[in-house]
Amino acid sequence: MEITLVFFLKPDAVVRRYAGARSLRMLMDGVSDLEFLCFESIKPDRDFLADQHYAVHKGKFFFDWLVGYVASGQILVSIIRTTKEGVYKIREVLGPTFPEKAEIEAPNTIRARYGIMAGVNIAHASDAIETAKEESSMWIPYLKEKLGVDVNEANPRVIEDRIEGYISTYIDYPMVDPIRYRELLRSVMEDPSRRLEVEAKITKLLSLETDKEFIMSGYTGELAKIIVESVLLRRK
Ligand code: 3AN
Repeated sequence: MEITLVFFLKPDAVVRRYAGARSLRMLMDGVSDLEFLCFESIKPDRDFLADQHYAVHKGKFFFDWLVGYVASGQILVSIIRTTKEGVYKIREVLGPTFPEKAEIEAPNTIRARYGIMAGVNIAHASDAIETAKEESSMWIPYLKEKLGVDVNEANPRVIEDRIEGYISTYIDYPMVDPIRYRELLRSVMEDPSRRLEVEAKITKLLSLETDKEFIMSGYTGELAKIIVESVLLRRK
């Protein structure tokens, strides 16, 4: 156990309750040698994402969209201690970056099964030993400053129990098959004039798999726009 890495459920996984819970289940069942040093809900600051976590992507065409997406809502962050092999095993269980590609290339992965499409891919995990070190050194002080959480004082057994509690709270929620989202998104890629109609339909699908709080606050509508934007970015 020598590496600490960053894993988080992105806003789409927090809203889509079952998808988030199942993703955590697949991670915990699919990789041995994981020690969870925190499991925290946070709405990350845009500046932190832009200047630190996603700084490597600055200048890419999806950068502003990406920062806006991850900063738009709550995410659930874990710092995980594992072995070098564990870093790669987590990425294997997570799957390729784009869910629609993962569906074909690696169908039994988290992103293939639960991710939506394009950049809306349910979870983040540090992708190599070096990135794991870099990302941990950004997130550990950030979580301390923002939430007062000190990973050095963590009791992994207690944190694992909290994650199990989260999973059992949401594992019986309904899930909309991601294929429904992907079909709608393909239709808007073919015909961008359908944008408003597709946003409305996606808002409806999200509302079927989430809690009232996200519907009443209007966040399902906001997330639907972000999801549609993600596939239209490719056309610009
Ligand atoms: P990964 O998350 O698999 O490590 P990265 O590091 O290449 O992938 O990209 C970071 C994030 O940026 C992805 N998780 C995804 O949300 C977003 N992203 C990457 N490429 C694109 C793209 N072409 N269009 C939209 N979003 C993208």
